[in-house]
Amino acid sequence: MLRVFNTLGRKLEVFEPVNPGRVAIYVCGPTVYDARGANLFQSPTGYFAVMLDPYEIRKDFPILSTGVIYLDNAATSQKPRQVIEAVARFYESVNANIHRGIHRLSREATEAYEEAHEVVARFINARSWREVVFVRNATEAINLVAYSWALRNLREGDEVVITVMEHHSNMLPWVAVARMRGARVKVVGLKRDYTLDYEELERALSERTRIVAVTQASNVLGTIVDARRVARLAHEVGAICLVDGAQSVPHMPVDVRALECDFLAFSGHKMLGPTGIGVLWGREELLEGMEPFLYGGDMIREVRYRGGAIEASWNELPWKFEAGTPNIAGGVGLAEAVRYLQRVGMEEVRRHEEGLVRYALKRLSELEGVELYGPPPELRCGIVSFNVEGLDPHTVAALLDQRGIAVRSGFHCAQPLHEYLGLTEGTVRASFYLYNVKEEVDALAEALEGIAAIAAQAAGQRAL
Ligand code: C6P
Repeated sequence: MLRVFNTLGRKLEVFEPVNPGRVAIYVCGPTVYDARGANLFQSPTGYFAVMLDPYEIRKDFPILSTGVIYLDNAATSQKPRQVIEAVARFYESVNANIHRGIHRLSREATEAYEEAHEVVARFINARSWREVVFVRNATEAINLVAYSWALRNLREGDEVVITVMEHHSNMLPWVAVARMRGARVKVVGLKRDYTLDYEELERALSERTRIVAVTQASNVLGTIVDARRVARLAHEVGAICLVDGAQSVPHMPVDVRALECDFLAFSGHKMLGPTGIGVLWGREELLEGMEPFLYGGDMIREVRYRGGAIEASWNELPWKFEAGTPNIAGGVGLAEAVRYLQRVGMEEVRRHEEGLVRYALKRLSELEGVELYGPPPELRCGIVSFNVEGLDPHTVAALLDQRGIAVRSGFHCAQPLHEYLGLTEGTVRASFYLYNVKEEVDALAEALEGIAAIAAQAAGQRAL
């Protein structure tokens, strides 16, 4: 899956292919170790670098062998065999409810589910797995904070600050709770290069700001936001900061301590994991101080019936926020997805996607009749949105689909952003992941060239 390169000056020389699907490897200066600490290779002259080999990675994804050119990864990613098998294994040999039985299967299921929280906590460098709450998806994570924190803390005249790039999931929960409390939602715009306007953000903040909710990567433009800068600005005015990591956590290293934010929301299904499992990370003291979002089984310490009244106290973190039987197999699958990403290395995932985006922007910008939106590759994640002159986005997506290429079209659940940019019909979006290869970008460019030519021809005929 990975290749280890011996870096001799600038020249990268392939040293030995290794497969961390079976052997975890660690590169430490001029030495490569396996998981048990055994010395695998010693570089006589240079240092080692580990590089992602997408052609090897593709072999782990059964759906890719059907021939589809899958460029809709921002909507959901494909799943590797390792994740599919981990979920199947759980149902075949471990399945039981958690925290509810003293029999062996229940103990094993509980252990697997709790371990999944630990795996995720390490992945995002959380201080403790108590800070990792499993939910259904990023949407539920953000709603949890909106209802359990904002609804109880917002007062009339308070302000919530968001950006115009937000997905509806990081917009509408704030609009809803602000309306209930007589608070106001302020929306910060972009600069001409599609990056966040940090000066406008600073001007929008005041002592009335209670929460700043911002995406770390736009699902339309790919714009990467300096979330630490936003968190620091929020803290300066005494507000808290929620980061929507739905498009960042799957694609780049994300460290909640380095980000200095208060909450981080993301979805498992966009990062090789199953659908129906997502994460809310929150600072422990904030989570401790919050009331539950949903009420029911497992989120209680005890429920008493005394003097004709029911009294309840809440379970410890994270269970206080995981009411009812959770998606246990989903948690196990997510942990396996995280392990897979860790074996590849998030730095490598980011580097690979940046390379693909750079190449895609070059190829697509050479096409006549194709208009591209978004910042330069170093400032964007693996997303390229565009339009073809004379055709609406859904027609372009349908024509690409006829050629075996899966992209998304329309507003991508970010209609206000499209309105702000004057893109009344939306955009077509190609989004990449660790298994996409240059040849797929070539196929997209060639298909678009044909589609743009047909559109131009039709426009010419109409003009006659
Ligand atoms: N964006 C897309 O095609 P859920 O649906 O809860 O897993 O994720 C919501 C969400 C929140 N924030 C951002 C930045 C997102 O991109 C998404 C999901 C998908 O763009 C599906 S609408």
